[in-house]
Amino acid sequence: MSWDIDSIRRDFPVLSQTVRGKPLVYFDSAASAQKPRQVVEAVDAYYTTYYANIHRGVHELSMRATDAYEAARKRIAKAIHAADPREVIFVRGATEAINLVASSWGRGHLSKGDEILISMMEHHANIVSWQLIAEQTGAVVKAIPMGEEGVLDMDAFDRLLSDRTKILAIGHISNALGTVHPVRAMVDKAHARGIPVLVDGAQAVPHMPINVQELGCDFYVFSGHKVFGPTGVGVLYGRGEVLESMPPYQGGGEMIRSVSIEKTTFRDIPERFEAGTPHIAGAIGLAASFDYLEGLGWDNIHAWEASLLAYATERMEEIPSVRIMGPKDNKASVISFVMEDVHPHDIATVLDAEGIAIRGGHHCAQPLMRALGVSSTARVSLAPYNTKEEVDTLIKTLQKIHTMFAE
Ligand code: C6P
Repeated sequence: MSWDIDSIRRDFPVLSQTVRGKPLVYFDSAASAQKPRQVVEAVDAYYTTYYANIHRGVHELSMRATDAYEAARKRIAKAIHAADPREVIFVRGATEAINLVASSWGRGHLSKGDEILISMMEHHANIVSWQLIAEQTGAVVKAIPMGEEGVLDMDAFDRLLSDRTKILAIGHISNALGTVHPVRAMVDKAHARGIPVLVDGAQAVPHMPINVQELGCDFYVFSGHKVFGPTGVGVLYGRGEVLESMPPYQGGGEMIRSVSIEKTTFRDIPERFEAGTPHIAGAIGLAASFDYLEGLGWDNIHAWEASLLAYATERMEEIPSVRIMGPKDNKASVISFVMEDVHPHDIATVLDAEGIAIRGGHHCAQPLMRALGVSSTARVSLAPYNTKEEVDTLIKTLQKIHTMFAE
């Protein structure tokens, strides 16, 4: 495979620094990925050479900015294989995208006794947004339980799907464990009963090519900052006819056709859902991040991350007090673990003193933590810029922690 790790690492200037006197080892990409200079340069070019607001001006800079923003929409539609760029709505991130659907779709479709089906393994964004609309409409949130550790109970899923189910909202990949859920099969089963499906792809988009038409889902959401793009921008993909049937989420400039004090009429998608000045630089940067990832090649990314994951897992299993949570197979680049007699925050703190960044906590997945019987875990998450040498550095410090606390 054509993979020049030194050259890839040079694309990420932030990586070549010392932290606490040690070379930085960044293993927290599931929380937020570092940015390649190609993304930074695309944002920089907008701010330094054609900065203006979009859609409003007839002047040159505004037209250039509008073209770049709409080109970004097209670029992202192509990356996720949306049938039409109008199906790509720019939002603040996965959280806002789910809230948009829960609020706008939910208000029109949910009433007392209806069921919203999620899973025990969701990120809070895909739980709380639904609880809020359930409270307003009288609907009920039900959750697919975990079967084996870290894997959804598909028999229970079959049992939970019923005539009362009005929407299925499911993660593509668990942020806390890396489990890849069988979303295609779940979409088919839901659709067989006429139930629409939202897929939370926040942890999938950085690791695999997404084809929303093949998945068949009605909504797909993700955040730019986890895909090597800017913070504050993300995408709600929605099937055109579903989005067109939904009322606005927020009111304001750019989403209207005409306004009088008595009545307002709204524009079509995507503008109907993009009230106010959007994150123009964010959209431009996000398009550049897909250029970057596709330039590396998805097969190459997968091969590199899979070999790092296998190596790190094998080395971590050598440490007696380490217990890796979740499935062994069919998982993305996340290793969630606990160590006997050591709190995950202490693991993260000791690693930080060695310049190694990981996340320790409940990962905004408290129902999942409860189902696993822990309050938190330590989480190592891998990205294309990580190396085996960095894994070795991690292992050395984990061994030290084992000796310090657990022996
Ligand atoms: N997970 C993590 O460390 P926002 O905050 O809107 O960009 O993304 C929310 C979100 C939604 N769904 C999933 C599956 C996620 O993983 C996240 C963010 C981060 O795991 C921060 S808690």
